[in-house]
Amino acid sequence: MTTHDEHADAASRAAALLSELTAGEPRGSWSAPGRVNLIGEHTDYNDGFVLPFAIDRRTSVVAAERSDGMLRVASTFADEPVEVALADLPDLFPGSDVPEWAAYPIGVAWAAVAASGISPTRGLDLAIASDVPVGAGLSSSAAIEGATAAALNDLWSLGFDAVALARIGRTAENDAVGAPTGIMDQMAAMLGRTDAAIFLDCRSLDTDVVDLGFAAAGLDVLVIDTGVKHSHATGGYRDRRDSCERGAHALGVPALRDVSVGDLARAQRLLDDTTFRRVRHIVTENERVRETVATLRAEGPRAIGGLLLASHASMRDDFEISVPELDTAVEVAVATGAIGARMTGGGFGGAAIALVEHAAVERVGDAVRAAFDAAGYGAPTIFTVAASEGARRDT
Ligand code: GAF
Repeated sequence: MTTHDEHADAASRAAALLSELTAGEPRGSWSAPGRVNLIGEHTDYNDGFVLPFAIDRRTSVVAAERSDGMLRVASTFADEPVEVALADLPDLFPGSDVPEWAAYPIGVAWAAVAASGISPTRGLDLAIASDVPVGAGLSSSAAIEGATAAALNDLWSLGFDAVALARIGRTAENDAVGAPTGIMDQMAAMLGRTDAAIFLDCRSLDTDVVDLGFAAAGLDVLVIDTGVKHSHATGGYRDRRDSCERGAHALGVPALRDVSVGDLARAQRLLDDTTFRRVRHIVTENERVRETVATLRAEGPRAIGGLLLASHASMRDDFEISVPELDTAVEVAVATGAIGARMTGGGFGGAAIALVEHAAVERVGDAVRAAFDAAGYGAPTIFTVAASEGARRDT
């Protein structure tokens, strides 16, 4: 749309955008964070375990009411607002031709209407701005979904709890956007806690808050965004999900959550090599998540480096979702002193995380930048993140 102060936070930019859109009085401002997954990758849609934390980069939604029954969404990352009639919402997805970015917030409205059975009539303007980098594997999508879901929950008096709102976000992602993801990102965006990760059982959706203690231990989490863009609506992500479903079917279990490390020898006899390695990643990754939780609680964050590295190796070699830029980021970070490192998120691009001594942050970042330059890769974007609060109403 028009120019915005790029240095203002997401809430101010969303408020500025809303005032360009309408003279209507803002009814409030809501926000939700992106996430880093500390460990547990591709385990969510296998009914398994994950350990994400919400980060201190957020997406904000500022809303004003309209009287004409239209839902209009505008965003600082799109040229034009997108408008749909609320009366048309129930039949809008799947198969809508709204632009992909708008399918996130409008998809949340669609899923919220379906889940609640209400028929809102007044209309809304929603202005969206974000500090979560897009395509970096930090779930900018769940941040939009979480902020929109929190806003609609209040504006339409839906009375949903955080887990119900996470489910609405996932429905939007799966059925409106068309990305066959699990529920990890939406749960992290809704339930995140300062200085803590969320240990989530993706079958029961039971959660446990796990203190991270990074700052107290003098550690920072470095995000190394490779700049290699990925999309979960296409290609590799869907293919991995299909492999997991095939593996579970061949092994006669409802989901790979039901396969233990002790079952792997039998799995190797029954499955082709590729499917076996996909299964082995999921089975061992579930173990690593549980071990990471136990290790954090018993010994603290300095003891989890080996688990992070083993997770990365499993994604690189068995699940085959890493890319050379992510491998370089991990290898160089560890070679220059990181306690542990791994790619985070769905893979095929995006970001790696490194757990680094506060005093070594510059050194590790410089070494990764130099290695990318030497390899002829595009320059990475490197920044630290802190574990933060989930979705909330800000004003
Ligand atoms: C993406 C998906 F959205 C999540 O559901 C999860 O599967 C993740 O990739 C991989 O762990 O972020």
